[in-house]
Amino acid sequence: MRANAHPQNSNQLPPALPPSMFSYQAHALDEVKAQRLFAYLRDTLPWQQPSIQVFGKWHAIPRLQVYMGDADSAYEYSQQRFEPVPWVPELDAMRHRLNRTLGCHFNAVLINYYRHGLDCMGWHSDDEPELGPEPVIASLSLGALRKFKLRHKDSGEVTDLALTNGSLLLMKGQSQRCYAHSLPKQRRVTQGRINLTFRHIDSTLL
Ligand SMILES: O=C(O)CCC(=O)C(=O)O
Ligand SMILES: [Mn+2]
Repeated sequence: MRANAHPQNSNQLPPALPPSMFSYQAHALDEVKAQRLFAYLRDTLPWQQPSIQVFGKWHAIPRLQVYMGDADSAYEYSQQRFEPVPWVPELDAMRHRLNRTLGCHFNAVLINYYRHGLDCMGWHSDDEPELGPEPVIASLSLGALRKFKLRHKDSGEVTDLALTNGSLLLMKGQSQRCYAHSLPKQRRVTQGRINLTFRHIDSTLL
């Protein structure tokens, strides 16, 4: 796999991705601010590496993560319950800004830190019941350029995006029902990347 996939530098997504489900802002944060936020989060957040069960065996996830949100935004996946840590002011301000500009109700953010190209995330959809039937997910990328894959569940067609430092990918509507996504290993990538997925969690649906 090429480490230097084409950076997704324009707001125009590949035509295979329907605008009713995906939109993209290449420069939601300017590059200097994004790099500064990356270093701040990397150096200050209480990173964890939980284990999850896959086909009956326990594995430490191949990345670090922090789940942050309002007190009532507990989240479950892979049969584990994640209680949120309280907001840090920078990210609380950011979710309020996103809520205002997008008309969303984000109350939590899952933060993943890929320390280098061997950290990754397997194929999945963000379709846990507590996200509701048509979740809006705002995915902000900071740091190293990484390839993000989307696979249409019916046709099997795979679309690659190379998510740039400071970019914001929105997934909405039927996106999680129709597509799976993943962040593959890229062994030649040596720099770290942090991804923030802002979500609205309705814990009463747990
Ligand atoms: O790192 C990414 O871009 C994707 C993260 C993701 O899919 C998730 O947190 O559910
Ligand atoms: Mn996801």
